[in-house]
Amino acid sequence: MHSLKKYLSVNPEVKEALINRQPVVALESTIISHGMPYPQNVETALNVEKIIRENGAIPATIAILQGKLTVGCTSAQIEYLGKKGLAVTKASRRDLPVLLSRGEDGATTVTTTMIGGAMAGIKVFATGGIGGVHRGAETTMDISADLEELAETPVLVVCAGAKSILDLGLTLEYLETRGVPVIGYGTEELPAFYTRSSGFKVDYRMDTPKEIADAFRVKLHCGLRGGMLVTNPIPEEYSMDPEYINRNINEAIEECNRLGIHGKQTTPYLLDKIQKLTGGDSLKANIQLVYNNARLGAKIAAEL
Ligand code: PSU
Ligand code: MN
Repeated sequence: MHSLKKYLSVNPEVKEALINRQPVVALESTIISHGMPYPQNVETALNVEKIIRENGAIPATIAILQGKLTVGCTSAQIEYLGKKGLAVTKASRRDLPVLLSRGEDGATTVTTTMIGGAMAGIKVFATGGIGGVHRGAETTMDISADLEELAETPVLVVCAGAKSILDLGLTLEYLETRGVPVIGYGTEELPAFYTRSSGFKVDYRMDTPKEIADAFRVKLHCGLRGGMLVTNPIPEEYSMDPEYINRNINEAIEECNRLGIHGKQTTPYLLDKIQKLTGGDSLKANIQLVYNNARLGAKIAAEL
């Protein structure tokens, strides 16, 4: 525990809230540095925090700053990460020892946000999209560490499903193998991020934040290890035309393969390319679905 203190820095407001058993929602920072362009990234991150407060919870944006796993970034720190963008290291589990020992900065992915959140005692985390099994993974073996983290670390993650830059079927198979429950909020179908449907089924449909909190509480109490994935469809009015978005996703993937982009660059490259191909339409949808997930995350945290 002594060593943990050295590398973990929880801001006083978040610490206080956790001690008083008030609801807290963790937020990631790779979505800020690598998921959206500046200045929309900073604006979105600050609005997400505001929405979480409006819904009765305390936001805790997580990042690695000067070698500390920082739980509850300030607005200035969010601005710093957003401006620095791709120049910040995208930090997954494997990057932690090096960044912490060197005293460097890193933007936390779903994986490292879960790790930081769990260390601080946060149970709920809201974001846009998670990583998964990439299309073509049968030859590239590109499977996001996010799936392994969901299997190991006890944090509930609210997302808008998985976008079809991933192989949705294989992503669900992987989650099943690793024992991660996939819940659909008000839906039986796995939402596909920009659109409300994917043709794939979730494991369970739940219609209230309380139902979701109850199931997760049981998972924690029984020591079943790992998290839970709550998929929340993008609100109808912001959802995109499936044919249009999928055409652009396919084009982005083709370009990505042509350029030989691989490893940790793949997801940020695809997100940026899709935003450019859609003339910013996908970014608008992305922002709205994150707000929607922040609202649900705050409500689930309140029930827990
Ligand atoms: N999907 C999005 N936006 C994002 C990400 C995924 O729609 O910003 C980020 C998250 O931080 C996620 C990471 O954890 O990408 C997954 O990266 P990879 O596929 O390299 O594991
Ligand atoms: Mn990968």
